[in-house]
Amino acid sequence: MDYIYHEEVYKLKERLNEIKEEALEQIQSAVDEKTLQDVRVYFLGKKGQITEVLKGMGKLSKEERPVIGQLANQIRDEISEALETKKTKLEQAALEQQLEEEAVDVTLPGRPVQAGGPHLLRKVIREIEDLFTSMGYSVAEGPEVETDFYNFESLNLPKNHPARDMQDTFFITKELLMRTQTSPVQARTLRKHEGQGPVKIICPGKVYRRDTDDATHSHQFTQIEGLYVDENIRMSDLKGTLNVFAKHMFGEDRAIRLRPSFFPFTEPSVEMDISCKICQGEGCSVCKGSGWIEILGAGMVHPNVLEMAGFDSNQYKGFAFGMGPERIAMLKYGVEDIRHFYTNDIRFLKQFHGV
Ligand code: FA5
Ligand code: MG
Repeated sequence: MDYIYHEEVYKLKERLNEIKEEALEQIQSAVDEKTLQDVRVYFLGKKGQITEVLKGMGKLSKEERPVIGQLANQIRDEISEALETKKTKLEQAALEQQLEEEAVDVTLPGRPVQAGGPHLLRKVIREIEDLFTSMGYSVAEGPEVETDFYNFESLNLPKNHPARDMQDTFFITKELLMRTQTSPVQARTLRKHEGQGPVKIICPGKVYRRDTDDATHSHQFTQIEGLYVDENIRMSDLKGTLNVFAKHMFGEDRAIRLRPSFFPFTEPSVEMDISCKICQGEGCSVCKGSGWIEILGAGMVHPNVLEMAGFDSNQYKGFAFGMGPERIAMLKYGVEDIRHFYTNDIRFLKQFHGV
Protein backbone atom coordinates (compact mmCIF):
# COMPACT_ATOMS: atom_id res chain seq x y z
CA MET A 1 0.00 0.00 0.00
CA ASP A 2 1.32 3.41 -0.97
CA TYR A 3 2.04 5.63 1.94
CA ILE A 4 -0.04 8.79 2.04
CA TYR A 5 2.21 11.75 2.92
CA HIS A 6 1.23 14.76 4.90
CA GLU A 7 0.83 17.91 2.89
CA GLU A 8 3.83 19.26 4.85
CA VAL A 9 6.11 16.79 3.03
CA TYR A 10 5.18 18.24 -0.34
CA LYS A 11 5.81 21.75 0.92
CA LEU A 12 9.27 20.85 2.18
CA LYS A 13 10.12 19.01 -1.04
CA GLU A 14 9.05 22.01 -3.03
CA ARG A 15 11.10 24.31 -0.82
CA LEU A 16 14.19 22.11 -1.23
CA ASN A 17 13.84 22.18 -5.01
CA GLU A 18 13.45 25.94 -4.91
CA ILE A 19 16.60 26.19 -2.82
CA LYS A 20 18.45 24.07 -5.34
CA GLU A 21 17.38 26.19 -8.27
CA GLU A 22 18.14 29.47 -6.53
CA ALA A 23 21.53 28.22 -5.39
CA LEU A 24 22.54 26.90 -8.80
CA GLU A 25 21.48 30.13 -10.44
CA GLN A 26 23.50 32.24 -8.00
CA ILE A 27 26.51 29.97 -8.39
CA GLN A 28 26.21 30.22 -12.14
CA SER A 29 26.28 34.00 -12.11
CA ALA A 30 28.96 34.41 -9.40
CA VAL A 31 32.00 36.37 -10.63
CA ASP A 32 34.36 35.82 -7.72
CA GLU A 33 35.18 33.49 -4.88
CA LYS A 34 33.81 35.85 -2.28
CA THR A 35 30.33 35.55 -3.82
CA LEU A 36 30.67 31.76 -3.84
CA GLN A 37 31.53 31.80 -0.17
CA ASP A 38 28.44 33.92 0.56
CA VAL A 39 26.29 31.50 -1.43
CA ARG A 40 27.68 28.55 0.52
CA VAL A 41 26.93 30.20 3.85
CA TYR A 42 23.46 31.32 2.81
CA PHE A 43 22.34 27.90 1.57
CA LEU A 44 24.51 25.30 3.33
CA GLY A 45 25.59 27.11 6.51
CA LYS A 46 24.52 26.25 10.07
CA LYS A 47 21.77 28.84 9.87
CA GLY A 48 21.34 28.37 6.14
CA GLN A 49 18.29 27.60 4.04
CA ILE A 50 18.68 23.81 4.11
CA THR A 51 18.98 23.77 7.89
CA GLU A 52 15.82 25.86 7.94
CA VAL A 53 14.01 23.11 5.99
CA LEU A 54 15.32 20.36 8.25
CA LYS A 55 13.98 22.22 11.26
CA GLY A 56 10.52 21.88 9.74
CA MET A 57 10.78 18.08 9.85
CA GLY A 58 9.49 18.00 13.42
CA LYS A 59 5.95 17.85 12.14
CA LEU A 60 6.65 14.81 9.99
CA SER A 61 6.07 11.18 10.80
CA LYS A 62 8.86 8.70 11.37
CA GLU A 63 8.42 7.35 7.81
CA GLU A 64 8.38 10.78 6.24
CA ARG A 65 11.56 12.15 7.79
CA PRO A 66 14.08 10.07 5.81
CA VAL A 67 12.37 11.12 2.56
CA ILE A 68 13.06 14.77 3.25
CA GLY A 69 16.40 13.97 4.88
CA GLN A 70 17.63 12.13 1.83
CA LEU A 71 16.47 14.82 -0.56
CA ALA A 72 18.09 17.51 1.60
CA ASN A 73 21.40 15.58 1.54
CA GLN A 74 21.22 15.07 -2.17
CA ILE A 75 20.58 18.76 -2.81
CA ARG A 76 23.33 19.75 -0.38
CA ASP A 77 25.73 17.55 -2.36
CA GLU A 78 24.61 18.99 -5.67
CA ILE A 79 25.10 22.55 -4.44
CA SER A 80 28.50 21.66 -2.96
CA GLU A 81 29.60 20.15 -6.21
CA ALA A 82 28.39 23.13 -8.22
CA LEU A 83 30.29 25.41 -5.85
CA GLU A 84 33.49 23.38 -6.32
CA THR A 85 33.17 23.31 -10.09
CA LYS A 86 32.54 27.04 -10.24
CA LYS A 87 35.45 27.73 -7.89
CA THR A 88 37.83 25.80 -10.13
CA LYS A 89 36.53 27.71 -13.14
CA LEU A 90 37.04 31.07 -11.47
CA GLU A 91 40.57 30.13 -10.43
CA GLN A 92 41.35 29.03 -13.94
CA ALA A 93 40.02 32.28 -15.37
CA ALA A 94 41.99 34.36 -12.87
CA LEU A 95 45.17 32.51 -13.75
CA GLU A 96 44.59 32.98 -17.45
CA GLN A 97 43.98 36.67 -16.98
CA GLN A 98 47.15 37.02 -14.94
CA LEU A 99 49.18 35.19 -17.56
CA GLU A 100 47.79 37.43 -20.23
CA GLU A 101 48.49 40.60 -18.29
CA GLU A 102 52.00 39.59 -17.37
CA ALA A 103 52.92 38.26 -20.77
CA VAL A 104 56.41 39.32 -21.87
CA ASP A 105 56.82 40.38 -25.45
CA VAL A 106 60.22 38.94 -26.17
CA THR A 107 60.30 40.64 -29.56
CA LEU A 108 60.31 44.17 -28.05
CA PRO A 109 63.72 45.85 -28.30
CA GLY A 110 65.42 46.23 -24.88
CA ARG A 111 66.08 49.56 -23.17
CA PRO A 112 69.56 50.74 -24.08
CA VAL A 113 72.03 50.56 -21.19
CA GLN A 114 73.56 53.98 -20.42
CA ALA A 115 77.24 53.20 -20.22
CA GLY A 116 79.40 55.78 -18.52
CA GLY A 117 82.96 56.56 -19.54
CA PRO A 118 85.98 58.36 -18.18
CA HIS A 119 85.85 62.17 -18.18
CA LEU A 120 87.81 63.77 -21.02
CA LEU A 121 90.22 65.34 -18.55
CA ARG A 122 90.87 61.98 -16.91
CA LYS A 123 91.63 60.46 -20.31
CA VAL A 124 94.10 63.19 -21.21
CA ILE A 125 95.83 62.84 -17.84
CA ARG A 126 96.04 59.08 -18.32
CA GLU A 127 97.46 59.52 -21.81
CA ILE A 128 100.17 61.85 -20.47
CA GLU A 129 100.91 59.44 -17.61
CA ASP A 130 101.22 56.56 -20.07
CA LEU A 131 103.63 58.49 -22.26
CA PHE A 132 105.92 59.45 -19.39
CA THR A 133 105.83 56.08 -17.67
CA SER A 134 106.84 54.58 -21.04
CA MET A 135 109.90 56.85 -20.80
CA GLY A 136 110.81 55.52 -17.36
CA TYR A 137 109.05 58.04 -15.12
CA SER A 138 107.10 56.88 -12.10
CA VAL A 139 103.99 58.57 -10.71
CA ALA A 140 104.20 60.43 -7.39
CA GLU A 141 101.50 62.20 -5.41
CA GLY A 142 101.28 64.80 -2.68
CA PRO A 143 98.67 66.53 -0.50
CA GLU A 144 96.32 69.23 -1.83
CA VAL A 145 96.37 70.99 1.53
CA GLU A 146 100.04 71.92 1.64
CA THR A 147 102.40 73.77 3.93
CA ASP A 148 103.81 77.14 3.00
CA PHE A 149 107.20 75.48 3.28
CA TYR A 150 106.68 72.92 0.51
CA ASN A 151 104.51 75.06 -1.76
CA PHE A 152 106.87 78.06 -1.63
CA GLU A 153 109.94 78.09 0.61
CA SER A 154 111.46 74.80 -0.46
CA LEU A 155 111.03 75.99 -4.06
CA ASN A 156 113.26 79.01 -3.52
CA LEU A 157 110.36 81.30 -2.67
CA PRO A 158 111.06 82.67 0.81
CA LYS A 159 108.34 84.58 2.66
CA ASN A 160 107.74 88.03 1.14
CA HIS A 161 109.39 87.02 -2.15
CA PRO A 162 107.68 89.12 -4.85
CA ALA A 163 107.27 86.10 -7.15
CA ARG A 164 104.72 84.65 -4.72
CA ASP A 165 102.27 87.09 -6.30
CA MET A 166 102.48 85.10 -9.55
CA GLN A 167 100.15 82.58 -7.92
CA ASP A 168 97.34 84.13 -5.93
CA THR A 169 96.89 81.74 -3.03
CA PHE A 170 94.01 80.39 -0.93
CA PHE A 171 95.52 80.43 2.55
CA ILE A 172 93.97 78.33 5.33
CA THR A 173 96.30 79.57 8.08
CA LYS A 174 99.58 81.45 7.88
CA GLU A 175 101.41 78.17 7.31
CA LEU A 176 98.75 76.06 5.56
CA LEU A 177 97.33 76.65 2.08
CA MET A 178 95.66 74.99 -0.88
CA ARG A 179 98.61 74.13 -3.09
CA THR A 180 98.90 76.50 -6.06
CA GLN A 181 101.00 74.11 -8.12
CA THR A 182 102.17 70.48 -8.17
CA SER A 183 105.79 71.63 -7.71
CA PRO A 184 105.75 70.91 -3.92
CA VAL A 185 105.64 67.20 -4.84
CA GLN A 186 109.09 67.75 -6.44
CA ALA A 187 110.46 69.05 -3.17
CA ARG A 188 108.85 66.26 -1.15
CA THR A 189 110.12 63.54 -3.48
CA LEU A 190 113.65 64.93 -3.68
CA ARG A 191 113.83 64.97 0.12
CA LYS A 192 112.84 61.30 0.27
CA HIS A 193 115.76 60.41 -2.00
CA GLU A 194 118.25 61.82 0.54
CA GLY A 195 120.67 63.22 -2.00
CA GLN A 196 120.73 60.09 -4.18
CA GLY A 197 119.76 60.35 -7.87
CA PRO A 198 118.31 59.58 -10.25
CA VAL A 199 114.83 60.95 -9.52
CA LYS A 200 112.41 60.63 -12.42
CA ILE A 201 108.78 61.36 -11.60
CA ILE A 202 105.57 62.90 -12.81
CA CYS A 203 103.00 64.19 -10.31
CA PRO A 204 99.41 64.68 -11.46
CA GLY A 205 96.94 66.40 -9.15
CA LYS A 206 94.53 69.21 -8.37
CA VAL A 207 95.73 72.73 -7.63
CA TYR A 208 93.96 75.91 -6.50
CA ARG A 209 94.41 79.60 -7.24
CA ARG A 210 92.45 82.75 -6.67
CA ASP A 211 92.29 83.28 -10.43
CA THR A 212 89.22 84.82 -12.03
CA ASP A 213 87.44 82.14 -14.05
CA ASP A 214 87.43 82.75 -17.81
CA ALA A 215 87.78 80.69 -21.00
CA THR A 216 91.28 79.45 -20.06
CA HIS A 217 91.45 79.99 -16.29
CA SER A 218 89.76 78.13 -13.47
CA HIS A 219 90.22 78.66 -9.73
CA GLN A 220 90.66 74.90 -9.40
CA PHE A 221 92.44 72.99 -12.13
CA THR A 222 94.91 70.17 -12.58
CA GLN A 223 98.60 70.12 -13.21
CA ILE A 224 101.11 67.46 -14.04
CA GLU A 225 104.56 68.08 -12.72
CA GLY A 226 107.62 66.39 -14.21
CA LEU A 227 111.05 66.11 -12.62
CA TYR A 228 114.21 64.43 -13.83
CA VAL A 229 117.32 64.79 -11.64
CA ASP A 230 120.52 62.91 -12.39
CA GLU A 231 124.17 63.50 -13.19
CA ASN A 232 124.64 65.16 -16.59
CA ILE A 233 121.08 66.34 -17.23
CA ARG A 234 121.11 69.30 -19.60
CA MET A 235 118.73 71.85 -21.08
CA SER A 236 118.77 69.90 -24.34
CA ASP A 237 117.30 66.89 -22.49
CA LEU A 238 114.40 69.10 -21.40
CA LYS A 239 113.86 70.40 -24.92
CA GLY A 240 113.97 66.87 -26.35
CA THR A 241 111.51 65.59 -23.77
CA LEU A 242 109.06 68.45 -24.32
CA ASN A 243 109.32 67.92 -28.05
CA VAL A 244 108.48 64.21 -27.77
CA PHE A 245 105.58 65.10 -25.51
CA ALA A 246 104.17 67.80 -27.82
CA LYS A 247 104.42 65.66 -30.96
CA HIS A 248 102.82 62.73 -29.16
CA MET A 249 99.89 64.78 -27.88
CA PHE A 250 99.25 67.08 -30.81
CA GLY A 251 100.76 65.45 -33.88
CA GLU A 252 103.69 66.45 -36.08
CA ASP A 253 101.97 69.39 -37.71
CA ARG A 254 101.16 71.56 -34.69
CA ALA A 255 103.56 74.43 -34.04
CA ILE A 256 105.36 74.66 -30.69
CA ARG A 257 107.30 77.55 -29.25
CA LEU A 258 109.49 77.98 -26.18
CA ARG A 259 109.64 81.42 -24.60
CA PRO A 260 112.16 82.53 -22.00
CA SER A 261 110.32 82.95 -18.72
CA PHE A 262 110.86 83.13 -14.99
CA PHE A 263 110.20 80.70 -12.12
CA PRO A 264 112.07 81.04 -8.84
CA PHE A 265 112.69 77.27 -8.76
CA THR A 266 114.24 76.93 -12.24
CA GLU A 267 117.11 78.66 -13.95
CA PRO A 268 116.92 79.14 -16.86
CA SER A 269 113.14 78.99 -17.22
CA VAL A 270 110.90 78.67 -20.25
CA GLU A 271 107.22 78.50 -21.09
CA MET A 272 105.88 76.37 -23.91
CA ASP A 273 103.02 77.45 -26.16
CA ILE A 274 101.07 75.42 -28.72
CA SER A 275 99.41 76.96 -31.74
CA CYS A 276 95.70 77.45 -31.13
CA LYS A 277 93.53 74.75 -32.63
CA ILE A 278 90.30 76.73 -32.37
CA CYS A 279 91.40 79.51 -34.75
CA GLN A 280 94.39 77.80 -36.41
CA GLY A 281 96.60 80.67 -35.23
CA GLU A 282 94.32 83.43 -36.54
CA GLY A 283 93.52 84.73 -33.07
CA CYS A 284 90.35 84.06 -31.03
CA SER A 285 88.94 84.39 -27.50
CA VAL A 286 90.65 81.22 -26.35
CA CYS A 287 94.16 82.35 -27.34
CA LYS A 288 93.21 85.97 -26.60
CA GLY A 289 94.04 86.93 -30.17
CA SER A 290 97.64 85.72 -30.04
CA GLY A 291 97.25 82.44 -31.95
CA TRP A 292 99.13 80.62 -29.14
CA ILE A 293 98.17 79.00 -25.86
CA GLU A 294 100.56 78.49 -22.96
CA ILE A 295 100.46 74.91 -21.74
CA LEU A 296 103.44 74.56 -19.45
CA GLY A 297 106.28 76.12 -17.56
CA ALA A 298 109.65 74.43 -17.30
CA GLY A 299 113.34 74.90 -16.68
CA MET A 300 116.54 73.59 -15.13
CA VAL A 301 116.05 72.91 -11.42
CA HIS A 302 117.53 75.80 -9.42
CA PRO A 303 120.63 74.76 -7.41
CA ASN A 304 118.99 76.19 -4.27
CA VAL A 305 116.09 73.75 -4.65
CA LEU A 306 118.49 70.80 -4.98
CA GLU A 307 120.60 71.90 -2.05
CA MET A 308 117.58 72.53 0.21
CA ALA A 309 116.42 68.98 -0.51
CA GLY A 310 119.84 67.52 0.35
CA PHE A 311 121.31 67.10 -3.15
CA ASP A 312 124.80 68.19 -4.14
CA SER A 313 124.12 70.68 -6.93
CA ASN A 314 127.62 70.23 -8.32
CA GLN A 315 127.04 66.53 -8.83
CA TYR A 316 123.35 66.62 -9.77
CA LYS A 317 121.42 68.65 -12.33
CA GLY A 318 117.83 68.32 -13.32
CA PHE A 319 114.95 69.67 -15.31
CA ALA A 320 111.36 70.19 -14.26
CA PHE A 321 108.13 71.13 -15.95
CA GLY A 322 104.56 71.79 -14.90
CA MET A 323 101.72 71.56 -17.36
CA GLY A 324 97.98 72.21 -17.35
CA PRO A 325 96.05 69.17 -18.68
CA GLU A 326 92.88 71.24 -19.19
CA ARG A 327 94.70 73.50 -21.63
CA ILE A 328 96.16 70.45 -23.35
CA ALA A 329 92.73 68.83 -23.67
CA MET A 330 91.31 72.10 -25.03
CA LEU A 331 94.01 72.31 -27.68
CA LYS A 332 93.81 68.67 -28.60
CA TYR A 333 90.03 68.40 -28.85
CA GLY A 334 89.04 71.97 -29.70
CA VAL A 335 87.23 72.69 -26.42
CA GLU A 336 86.62 76.43 -26.41
CA ASP A 337 86.04 76.98 -22.68
CA ILE A 338 87.79 75.44 -19.67
CA ARG A 339 84.57 75.66 -17.66
CA HIS A 340 83.10 72.83 -19.74
CA PHE A 341 85.32 70.42 -17.78
CA TYR A 342 83.65 71.33 -14.51
CA THR A 343 80.04 72.14 -15.32
CA ASN A 344 79.45 68.50 -16.32
CA ASP A 345 76.88 69.06 -19.04
CA ILE A 346 76.20 65.50 -20.14
CA ARG A 347 76.00 66.62 -23.80
CA PHE A 348 79.57 67.87 -23.56
CA LEU A 349 80.86 64.80 -21.76
CA LYS A 350 79.19 62.38 -24.19
CA GLN A 351 81.00 63.83 -27.20
CA PHE A 352 84.23 62.35 -25.93
CA HIS A 353 83.12 58.80 -25.22
CA GLY A 354 85.48 56.54 -27.03
CA VAL A 355 88.03 59.19 -28.11
C1 FA5 B 1 103.60 76.81 -12.53
O1 FA5 B 1 102.62 76.52 -11.85
C2 FA5 B 1 104.89 76.16 -12.30
N1 FA5 B 1 104.86 75.40 -11.09
C3 FA5 B 1 105.24 75.30 -13.47
C4 FA5 B 1 106.65 74.82 -13.46
C5 FA5 B 1 106.94 73.58 -12.92
C6 FA5 B 1 107.68 75.61 -13.96
C7 FA5 B 1 108.26 73.13 -12.88
C8 FA5 B 1 108.97 75.15 -13.93
C9 FA5 B 1 109.27 73.94 -13.38
P1 FA5 B 1 102.28 78.38 -14.14
O2 FA5 B 1 101.66 79.22 -13.09
O3 FA5 B 1 102.64 79.06 -15.41
O4 FA5 B 1 103.51 77.61 -13.63
O5 FA5 B 1 101.23 77.20 -14.46
C10 FA5 B 1 101.60 76.09 -15.24
C11 FA5 B 1 100.50 75.72 -16.21
O6 FA5 B 1 99.28 75.51 -15.51
C12 FA5 B 1 100.17 76.80 -17.20
O7 FA5 B 1 101.05 76.73 -18.30
C13 FA5 B 1 98.75 76.47 -17.58
O8 FA5 B 1 98.74 75.41 -18.53
C14 FA5 B 1 98.20 75.94 -16.29
N2 FA5 B 1 97.44 76.96 -15.56
C15 FA5 B 1 97.91 77.97 -14.81
N3 FA5 B 1 96.92 78.66 -14.25
C16 FA5 B 1 95.78 78.10 -14.65
C17 FA5 B 1 94.38 78.35 -14.40
N4 FA5 B 1 93.97 79.32 -13.59
N5 FA5 B 1 93.47 77.55 -15.00
C18 FA5 B 1 93.89 76.55 -15.79
N6 FA5 B 1 95.15 76.24 -16.06
C19 FA5 B 1 96.10 77.03 -15.50
MG1 MG C 1 102.45 80.59 -16.65
